[in-house]
Amino acid sequence: MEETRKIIHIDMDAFYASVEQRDHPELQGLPLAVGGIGGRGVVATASYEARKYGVHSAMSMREAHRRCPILRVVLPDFQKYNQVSLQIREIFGRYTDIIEPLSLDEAYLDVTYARFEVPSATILAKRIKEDIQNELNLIASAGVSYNKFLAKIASDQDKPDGLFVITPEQGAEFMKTLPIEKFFGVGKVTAEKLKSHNIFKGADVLPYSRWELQQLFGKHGGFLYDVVRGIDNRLVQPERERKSVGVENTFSDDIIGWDRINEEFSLIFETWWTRYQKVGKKGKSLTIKVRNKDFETITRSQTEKKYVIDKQKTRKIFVQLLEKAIDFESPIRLLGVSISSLEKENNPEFCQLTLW
Ligand code: DCP
Ligand code: MG
Repeated sequence: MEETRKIIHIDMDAFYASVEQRDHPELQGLPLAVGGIGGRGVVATASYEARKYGVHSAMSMREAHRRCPILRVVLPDFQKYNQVSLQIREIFGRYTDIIEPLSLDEAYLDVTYARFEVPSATILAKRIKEDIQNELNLIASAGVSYNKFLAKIASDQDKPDGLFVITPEQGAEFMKTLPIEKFFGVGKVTAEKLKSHNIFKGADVLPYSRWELQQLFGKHGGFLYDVVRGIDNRLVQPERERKSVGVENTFSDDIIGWDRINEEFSLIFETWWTRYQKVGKKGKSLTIKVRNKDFETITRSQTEKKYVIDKQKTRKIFVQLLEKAIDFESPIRLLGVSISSLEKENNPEFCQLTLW
């Protein structure tokens, strides 16, 4: 029998905001947003004090001030967050070589064979949290489970300062009550579609066969079939240098016409933009991918001279590429956007650019 794996997912609490509160003691305990100031400013993240007022990531700063008039605001310092991120990774490296960073503030660790004998992955997760707190004066939440999907869900269960464990015996049962919005990898588009089939939580997916889910959701269908049963065999992939950030969607029914395509494009673009910001690496090449009803795949790319940081400008470029790629009168079955030519982590410019 295959040995059960031990996976830990670590995610820092209110990452940018916690770093700023740590370095500016006068901001501790106060509602704080890190993000852009000015007309088009957006909240990158909010301290837990600010979240009580309903302030959260991706909200306009204007709205954040409306919800919380006493809100303090700090501009982001990406270079610092990148440095802290490397310090966190150094701590992970004391326990295992198999580390897969997902963004600046989160990573999967496979500790099945950790560096030294430890009684349990839970105790290891606790030690990692303690190291982060003692040495960096920051709080992390940890999820412990036997696969990536459940470990990531677990780290979000008990935030902030969480340590949540899902054992192999509990996995399938846990998934039954989990709302689909909490499924990692299920974006807004898929969530809406699931709801239109009266699927709101894990248990609602169980009656569907793998084949039915594949018909409805393309290649994600098979993944969905497995995860609602607590199964996810994806490996933790160490030191994978990210080459691109992309989001795409396969439609159950082909879509046609500018309005319909634009509507789907907007959903995909918003999901992609959030993911791009979270990855924390800027890129230069924008690509649009379209598959038509004959399964022909068309891509159109444009490479910018400078790193892409302006949301509206980026959106405009994608729309122009889309106009080049398709004739709006013919049906399409897949639409995707991505960015590549990402900056390297050792690039001195890395993370110094402001997103706003
Ligand atoms: N981030 C961003 N824009 C977003 C989402 C996140 O710039 N739309 C940045 C700021 C966050 C960091 O990425 O501090 C990590 O993202 P998380 O989703 O992990 O959010 P936090 O760590 O801030 O909060 P928590 O994990 O406690 O919910
Ligand atoms: Mg976080």
